[in-house]
Amino acid sequence: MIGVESILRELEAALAEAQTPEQVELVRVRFLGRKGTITLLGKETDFRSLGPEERRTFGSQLNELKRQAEELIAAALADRRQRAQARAEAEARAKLDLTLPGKDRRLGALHPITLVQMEMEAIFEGMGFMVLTGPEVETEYYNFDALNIPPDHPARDMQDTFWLEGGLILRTHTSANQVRALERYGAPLRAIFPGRCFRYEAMDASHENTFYQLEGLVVDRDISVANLIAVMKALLGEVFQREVKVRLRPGFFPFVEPGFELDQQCPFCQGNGCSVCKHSGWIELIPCGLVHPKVLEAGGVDPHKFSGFAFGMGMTRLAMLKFGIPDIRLFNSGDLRFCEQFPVVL
Ligand code: FA5
Repeated sequence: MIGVESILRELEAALAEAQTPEQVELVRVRFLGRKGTITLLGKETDFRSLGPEERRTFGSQLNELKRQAEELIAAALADRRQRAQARAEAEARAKLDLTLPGKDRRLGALHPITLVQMEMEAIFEGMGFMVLTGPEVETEYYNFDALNIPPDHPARDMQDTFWLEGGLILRTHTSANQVRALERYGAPLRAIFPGRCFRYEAMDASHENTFYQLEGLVVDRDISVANLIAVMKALLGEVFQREVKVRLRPGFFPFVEPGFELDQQCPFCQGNGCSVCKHSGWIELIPCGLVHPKVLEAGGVDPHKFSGFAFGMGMTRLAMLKFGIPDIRLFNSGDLRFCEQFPVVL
């Protein structure tokens, strides 16, 4: 009664032509939509003109036709969707050329002084030190007078100073933090003070007018030179990752008594003599000493109850040693290629 086969063939032909999911949808509407061929078959047939047997046959044929049509359309739709996706992927692949060189994303780099400072801070924090900072523009008092360097003292000439207006100076050393910290925290105290210092100096490969020091100050009961040496050896062992031989020579600084120059056995030649240590086998590394009683007093600490040690290492020079940097002027050159060479190990 219904030309099931011919309708299905017609549907198959239409689906074969439909290349995209959207076109399949148009075919579905054409056959199964509200005014679709198959839908209209049901609507436009005059059932009253059919006998009961014919009605049943017609009904089941129509249902079967719809079922098969839906199946064909669903299969075609799934197939076109899959093809569309494959096409999109192929297009993306064609656009993505894996042989092209990658984009060079510039990562920032840390300045070698920053790297050394971070390392130092971690080492000292491990030994229970606070990390403190103080002003770069300093008063004469904290930079000199409080450190037992009165105005007419010859030691004042040791550090050529940049003078600012109003009796202020650019600090010549991080020792300027010592009395500030004692005033603020009292004793006992364990602190380091990394920071920038300034001296009116002629520049050469090992002298800058702007450089970094790292000051250390320990004040407690019964502090002796033995404590100083132990801390210095622990520090250098961590920095150079092996046991380091050190020696103390007498050194003069008005704010320590006794004062020393701590030398490290040359890490480049193991003390045999090379150009770095000028064939002496030793590198002058850390000026240090026991805190002068007058400094403790200036900080409000009783020198009869407390003693201490202090050291002021040149962090810029340490970075030169650690990274084998031959000329101090590179640090402030502002040349990014310089900074980018140093590995960031955080
Ligand atoms: C001082 O500045 C003392 N305040 C150190 C100190 C602290 C002694 C605590 C005792 C107790 P000195 O002037 O030697 O000392 O400088 C210390 C270090 O700073 C030097 O060993 C050197 O590594 C570094 N330094 C000094 N001047 C310069 C410079 N012009 N360029 C680069 N580094 C410098």
